[in-house]
Amino acid sequence: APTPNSAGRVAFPDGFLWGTATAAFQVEGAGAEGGRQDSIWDTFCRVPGAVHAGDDGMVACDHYHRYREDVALMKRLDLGSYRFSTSWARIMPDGKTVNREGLDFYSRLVDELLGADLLPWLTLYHWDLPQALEELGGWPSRDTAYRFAEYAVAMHEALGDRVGVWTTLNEPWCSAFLGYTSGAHAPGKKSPELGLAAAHHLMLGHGLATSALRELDPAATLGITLNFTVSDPVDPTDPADVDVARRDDGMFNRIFLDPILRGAYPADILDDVAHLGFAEHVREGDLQIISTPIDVLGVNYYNGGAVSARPQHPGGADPDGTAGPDGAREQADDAPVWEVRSPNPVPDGIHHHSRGLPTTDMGWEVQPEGLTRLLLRLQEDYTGPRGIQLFVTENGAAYPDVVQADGSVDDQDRLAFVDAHLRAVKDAIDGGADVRGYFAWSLLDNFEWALGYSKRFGLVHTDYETQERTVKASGRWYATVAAANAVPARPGAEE
Ligand code: GBH
Repeated sequence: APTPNSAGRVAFPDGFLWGTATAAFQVEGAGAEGGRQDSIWDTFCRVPGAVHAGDDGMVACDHYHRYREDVALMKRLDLGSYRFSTSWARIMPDGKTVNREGLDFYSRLVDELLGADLLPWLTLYHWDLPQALEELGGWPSRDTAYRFAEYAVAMHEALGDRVGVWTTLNEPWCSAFLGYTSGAHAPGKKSPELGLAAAHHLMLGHGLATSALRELDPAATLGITLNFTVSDPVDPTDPADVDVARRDDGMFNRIFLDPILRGAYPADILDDVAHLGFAEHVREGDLQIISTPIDVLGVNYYNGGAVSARPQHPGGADPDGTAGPDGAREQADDAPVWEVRSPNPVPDGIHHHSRGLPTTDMGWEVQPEGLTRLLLRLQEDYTGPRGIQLFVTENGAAYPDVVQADGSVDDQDRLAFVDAHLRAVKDAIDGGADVRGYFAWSLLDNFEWALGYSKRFGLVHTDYETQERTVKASGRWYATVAAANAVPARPGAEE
């Protein structure tokens, strides 16, 4: 439906923060330099068939060596902030001993950002657990949460005076359920029980780190980034579909939102997972730690979904309900639906239906209005009453780049995607959501996890042979948005 923001020029509130995001393993490379040792992703990349074309993170975008050039690029794009993650395996290669050389890299990066007037927005964990800690049990083990808090403190001791915003985890849903339940991500485990144990210990690690950082630095800006879906029942009048949407929303969104922001796991979800031993991991006092107050909530949004208790009607756009999964192309046709779609520890009877919306190169439906609804819901039900600011910490799209003879990339599809989602953010702001910034995913084409280098999300093209960076049309357009603090009118629209 057209909204006031759907075509004309759209101005954002003063001070709105414009940035781009990356993650350490996806861009840094230098896998065996500076004392770094394996993370679970290095190990996973060596498993035959686990990652597209056997790609790995040893070189990636060589950001470890080219960070100065990349910061200069962000400066040229008029951006205000860089959201990056730090590699735990660089800082504590053996899982416990601090490696000075690792800290020094991030210290240089932060200084470079500050010199270019870019706010350093630091994420402590974007999926690259030191392999040494996986060998001690990984996230399903409670100890990992305590190790994570120690790592957070070591980072803060080194960078606390210079880093503006600290977020603990990126998308614990992925770490828990792609890593330990579907096995599509490192460490490749396939168990509903392990995924749930990991989910609780990720929450505990978030809480322990947040309370430790708060004690060290009461004025710090602290938070977490979660990935969200918007679950719509295919038939809102069918109680079975409504219940499936409740479960999908519960295991994707509320299982993390509620402990952090309301101090309790959702009762319906506790019921649903009771037979999987979830409650046994939750000890007295844990929820108090997990609900340590935060200042910002990072929102990663790519798409929502239509879910049903019934498989999609034959003749629908997606008859078997398996289109567009994370890494599905790699999976056998007869894999259970829950293994190839969003994994859920209680997968029974959750069917994702295609709505026939356009899809990106990931097969994900393009659904900007879902972002408006999501932000308004977060504001009303979770963050607003607690005075927590919302930031979109990731949003973006993979499309295959066509590199012209002159080296340019005219990615109108990616540009239109970001444009539509920024308009959706403004719709949410107009509706009362306290959204303070937006980070495009991603600055550069990079290592797209199980899909290796085959999917490109960058506003800047990466040539993996030469490491040459070329700003795409979407990147040039985004720079004008950041400079004007406004999205320009769509071509042909009224001003
Ligand atoms: C983010 O994860 C990551 O933080 C980032 O590192 C990554 O590069 C980026 O996104 C792009 O993938 O049910 O089949 O429609 C996003 C992970 C994406 C997981 C959407 C759930 C649902 C797909 N989420 N996905 S589907």
